[in-house]
Amino acid sequence: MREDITRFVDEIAKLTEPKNVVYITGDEAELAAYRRQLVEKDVAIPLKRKNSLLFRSDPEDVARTEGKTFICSEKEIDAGPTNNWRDPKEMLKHLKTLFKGSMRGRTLYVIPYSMGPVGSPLAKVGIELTDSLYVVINMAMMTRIGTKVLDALGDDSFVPGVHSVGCPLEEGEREPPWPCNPEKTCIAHFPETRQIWSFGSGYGGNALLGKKCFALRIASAIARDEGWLAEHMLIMGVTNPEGKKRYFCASFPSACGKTNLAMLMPTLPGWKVETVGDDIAWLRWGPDGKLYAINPEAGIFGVAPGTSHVSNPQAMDTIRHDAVFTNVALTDDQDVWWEGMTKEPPKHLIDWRGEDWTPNRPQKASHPNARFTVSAAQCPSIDPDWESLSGVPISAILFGGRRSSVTPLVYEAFDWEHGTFIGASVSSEMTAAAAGTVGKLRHDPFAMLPFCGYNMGDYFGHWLNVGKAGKVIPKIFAVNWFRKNESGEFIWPGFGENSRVLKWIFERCEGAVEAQESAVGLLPNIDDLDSEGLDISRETLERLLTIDPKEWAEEVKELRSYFKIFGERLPEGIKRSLDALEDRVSEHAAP
Ligand code: GTP
Ligand code: SPV
Ligand code: MN
Repeated sequence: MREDITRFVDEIAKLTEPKNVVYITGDEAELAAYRRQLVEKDVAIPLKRKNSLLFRSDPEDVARTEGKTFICSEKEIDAGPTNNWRDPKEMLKHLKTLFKGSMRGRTLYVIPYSMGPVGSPLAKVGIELTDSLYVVINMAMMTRIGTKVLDALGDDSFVPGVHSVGCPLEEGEREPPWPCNPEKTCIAHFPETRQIWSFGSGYGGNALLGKKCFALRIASAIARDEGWLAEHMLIMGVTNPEGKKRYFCASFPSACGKTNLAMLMPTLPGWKVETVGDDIAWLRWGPDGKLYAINPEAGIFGVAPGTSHVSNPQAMDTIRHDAVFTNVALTDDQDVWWEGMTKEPPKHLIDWRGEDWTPNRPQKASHPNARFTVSAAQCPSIDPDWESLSGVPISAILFGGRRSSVTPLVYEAFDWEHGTFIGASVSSEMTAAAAGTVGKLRHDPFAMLPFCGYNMGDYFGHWLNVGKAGKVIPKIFAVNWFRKNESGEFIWPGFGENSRVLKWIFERCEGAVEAQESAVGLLPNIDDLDSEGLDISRETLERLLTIDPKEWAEEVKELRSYFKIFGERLPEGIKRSLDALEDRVSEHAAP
């Protein structure tokens, strides 16, 4: 074992005082023993699905807590106006008090993990120290873990991460079903020294440190320094009926459709979608001047509610076995259920809080941010090149959000600079993926609002710069599956029908179809959006594909006021695009 690793482990063990320290090897027998242990301790409920477990979290620990997530750069301005900043020295002092003795009575697990295929030149290694077995078994699916990672590390650096649920156990005290410490939750990132400390929460991105903490917040800072991009994006392969394949990335905020799009079953005959990643992409220019993407993750931590054999059959097939479920409902025959899985709910369930549930109950049976964890390799639509060491070449990048109005179904950016502006301009109605007010519209640039490890203004600038370095520049598109009518119903069917939009994007990449210039970008001609076999009126299609200059004049005003928060860090390219948009919108609005 490398001396700096044992020193790190010893130092944290001295601080947190666990009863023992265990190095995770990643061996399947070892992980199976942990799963058994979790069941024996009544922490997990075994399911009738093979090797699958159900966990119920504490009701105070159900989603990422953005208000308790901090970026601790030396200077406040380097965290920027969209992050919670803390002075690194003060934060470290605070963390030392929080973690003092926090693992008493527990085991400290050492998880070496690789973000990206082991041995890929694009992969990076982290070491998470945690006192949560739930984290161990989830990290084993979400990342590549264990001895093989240490073997491949060589002399390279690693990102240290320390995680504690903040619930020391006294002698003879029984393990609570979901240990956590919500009052003291604190998720701290040190982008300059590349460290992560997470205290008090056992849930998702708060605790599985490879995901948002490393692969986005720390990696975005590394990527800025090294000239690449760490993004909240799915990666998908799209093959047309002639057999030509292109790869797309798509950036949507949390719970806005990445997993669903990445696993989409096209309704259009002859089209095929394959999955490379469903949440995070690391992108950089290849030697041939094309943009290449790898999925740094190895698993899927997917939103359960709304997932069904109709909406996402590939996900349903992926989770048939060897899956972990958190905060879903339990059926009388030891299986899982959630809202939207079937039209009719079962007659009786145990809900996510562990209480009896019948359909007349007003409460939801599963939590809106209930999740499944599963190895991506189990996904039937997994792309043959999903673990390619050099990544897959990207033809198009899609930006989207949940907008019940204003934003059309799809449009194309004029160029990279305009595309960067589109990414920076994303707003989206909030979801249950993070603590906050569901449905409230907020700016979420590049779907990175909670995940950018440095000043978001500098991040816009980095995007503009990256675009100058490539030879084959991907096209950039905006999409919105979430337009609603006056009665609050979605007017676009979404899910598999989104293949119609993918087809138009594909054809634009091929240069096979024209687009019409509008104030906001290049829109499809209505007849070019394949609506064959779709039960949708011409009027609705027009509504989905036209721009209302009055709404957009408001949008521009709102954006101008929003971008002010970046002050001097707002790059010229964004200002230029905003001015140009304003001019075009007022021209179109003129009588
Ligand atoms: P994170 O894992 O939080 O990053 O979420 P995600 O972006 O992967 O979102 P996901 O695909 O899990 O979808 C979230 C919710 O949006 C689910 O309840 C889906 O059923 C719903 N959803 C996904 N795609 C569509 C769509 O095309 N139309 C509509 N109406 N809903 C969708
Ligand atoms: C998200 O919120 O964007 C997720 C879930 O993908 S979590 O891992 O909790 O961040
Ligand atoms: Mn996500």
